[in-house]
Amino acid sequence: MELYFSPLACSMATRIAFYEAGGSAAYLEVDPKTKTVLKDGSDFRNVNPLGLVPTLRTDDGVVLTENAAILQYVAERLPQARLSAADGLERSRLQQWLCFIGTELHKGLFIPLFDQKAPDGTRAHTLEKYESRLQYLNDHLAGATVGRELSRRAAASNRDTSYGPFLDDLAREVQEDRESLLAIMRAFGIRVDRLKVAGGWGAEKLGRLKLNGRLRGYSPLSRIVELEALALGVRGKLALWRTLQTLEPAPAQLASVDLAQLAARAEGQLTGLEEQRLRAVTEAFA
Ligand SMILES: N[C@@H](CCC(=O)N[C@@H](CS)C(=O)NCC(=O)O)C(=O)O
Repeated sequence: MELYFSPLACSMATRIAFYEAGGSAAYLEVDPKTKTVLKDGSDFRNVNPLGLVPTLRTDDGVVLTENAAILQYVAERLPQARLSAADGLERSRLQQWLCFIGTELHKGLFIPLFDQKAPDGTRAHTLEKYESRLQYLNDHLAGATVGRELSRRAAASNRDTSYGPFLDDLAREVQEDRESLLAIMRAFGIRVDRLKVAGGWGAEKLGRLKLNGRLRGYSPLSRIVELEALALGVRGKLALWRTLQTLEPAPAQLASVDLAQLAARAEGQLTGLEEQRLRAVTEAFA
């Protein structure tokens, strides 16, 4: 398989899917301005007349375009990675999100918003028209609030155990990451939706009721559940940093944000959480 891509463009999603699934393809870089395939100097428009990445050439030589179609093709080719639900409502939900990202966010919002040659007034008009879509970032912030509460609680519950130092560091980092997210939202002029943030905080409090069916009790199983929940949150955070890294051209608002460092830190947090989780599992079931 051959994947035509441009660095930091939306074709990164397919590269991530390949890496995640442990699959491989020949990655052929396309210069987005000249539409030249760097490897051999050929005209990319001979492959995809629209000149858009991602474009995939299958092992049978069939050319497939459009993020939503290519991502699902990769998921189907590598089923063991379980990137997608096989069928049913979950599969429709995946298509819902792929379409939302491709149309409402990518084409509707980001392209006009970051188009350097767009006429005056385009940015303000686009922001006004698509404000509701930006609630997406607010949802992530709500998730970050849950993460902050959860990491603080896990650190407090484990203060006198060997898990304490790791969880203390994690709680501090999660708080700093949340501040980074807030700074990004401020730079884009996005309002922080108080209600959703409060909802995120409340969700964490309610979550306590579910852990082991009692409110304040703490057991080795609570620790495992918390570590797993924290890993889920960090994964969502990592996805957000990576999404922002793919914006092209990179928005001026992100100029002072070190997204690579934030992503690397999230990866480190995931590694640490997995180490602690395995340790907690061994202890709980010893
Ligand atoms: N509808 C296409 C859009 C793909 C797209 O817009 N790709 C951008 C990179 S993020 C591109 O190739 N732009 C080059 C251009 O517009 O000439 C999809 O979802 O795959």
